[in-house]
Amino acid sequence: MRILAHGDTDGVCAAAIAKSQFPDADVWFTRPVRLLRYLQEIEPGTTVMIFDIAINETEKDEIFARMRELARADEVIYVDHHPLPADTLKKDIPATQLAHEVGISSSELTFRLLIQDPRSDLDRVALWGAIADYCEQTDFVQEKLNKYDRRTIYMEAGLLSQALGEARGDYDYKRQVVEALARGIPPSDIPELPERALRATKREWGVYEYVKNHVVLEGNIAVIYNLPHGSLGKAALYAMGITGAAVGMCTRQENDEVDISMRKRANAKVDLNILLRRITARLGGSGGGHEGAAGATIPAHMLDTFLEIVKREVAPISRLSPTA
Ligand SMILES: [Mn+2]
Repeated sequence: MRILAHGDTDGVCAAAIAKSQFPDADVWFTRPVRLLRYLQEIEPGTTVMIFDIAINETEKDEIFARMRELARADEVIYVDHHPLPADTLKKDIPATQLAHEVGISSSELTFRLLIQDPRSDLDRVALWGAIADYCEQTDFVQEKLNKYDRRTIYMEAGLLSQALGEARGDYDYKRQVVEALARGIPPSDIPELPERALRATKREWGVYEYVKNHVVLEGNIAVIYNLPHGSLGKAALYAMGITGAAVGMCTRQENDEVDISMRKRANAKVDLNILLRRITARLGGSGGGHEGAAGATIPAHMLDTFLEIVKREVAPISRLSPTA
């Protein structure tokens, strides 16, 4: 049995809920651009569970063909909440068990698909994943928050997402966290986790100060160029918050590629997932995510072109008054 999960908090929580039901499953962390390769490495006859990994538009046909092959020999479970590629319906996904809904965290979808016992305390893990992905506006989350003290749930969610943000490529540690959550251990009781969370949080306030001093307005877009360290997504969010711009964006160049993270205000009339999927289809690289939070990797020399396109696509809305 093989679990393939996204390495963010929602992916980790979904993997933990699955691991509680299938303790023998091994857990691998991956992302949309690598999904096909991971599926190709799995022997047919293995149960495969995929959590929180979007279907990459350019490889859709190959991914589905491979899923179909694996589903002929054994179960293929697919749970996700990223928008499907254009012209794709849920029924096109050749999984034997499927949960897909935009706006609901993968953790909540996984809990509802795999956990039969309505009294299971694994609903806490679903809550932590949902909070980490800002997917709290569901009936499930609102109801389950009342089963516990929501302040305690939020504290645990904060510890978990901050610590996992810091752990980034440390997949052994993430596997330990999956294991612990699956056994019902709360984040505050997982070895090293509170310390990692505090370290990440102190660093994050450093990023906030950096954003205040370095943010540049390009039309309606607040940009941080080449963030030296820390989370691009958080910096994009802070850039937007500090300036009042409609969209926040943060970049980091590594060799001849630029990683880009973007966030938008709820009322900004742009779908970042569609925008980044379309731009990267033209410029090369890969990109996508959610309507309000998305990322891309593009060739470094395309950054100016990228920004010009984004500026033009973000519908002009009036900027809120800056706070500084
Ligand atoms: Mn997610």
